[in-house]
Amino acid sequence: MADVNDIRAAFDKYDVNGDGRITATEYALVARELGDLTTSIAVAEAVIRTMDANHDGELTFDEFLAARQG
Ligand SMILES: [Ca+2]
Ligand SMILES: [Ca+2]
Repeated sequence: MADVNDIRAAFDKYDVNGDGRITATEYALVARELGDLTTSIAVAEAVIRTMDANHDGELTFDEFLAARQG
């Protein structure tokens, strides 16, 4: 069970430009840096869509936190 600080750290890692939102571009970039070379932009968009509560195509920390906590 990840705590909020762990989830915050993960969020900050994916939020490359630090604007408080994770875009599909950022998600794909970080996933590839972490070694998952199968993560295309299309895959990243699909992953984000599963967590994107307000359907604006980007993840805020609240959305990311809610998804991680189930
Ligand atoms: Ca960002
Ligand atoms: Ca959103």
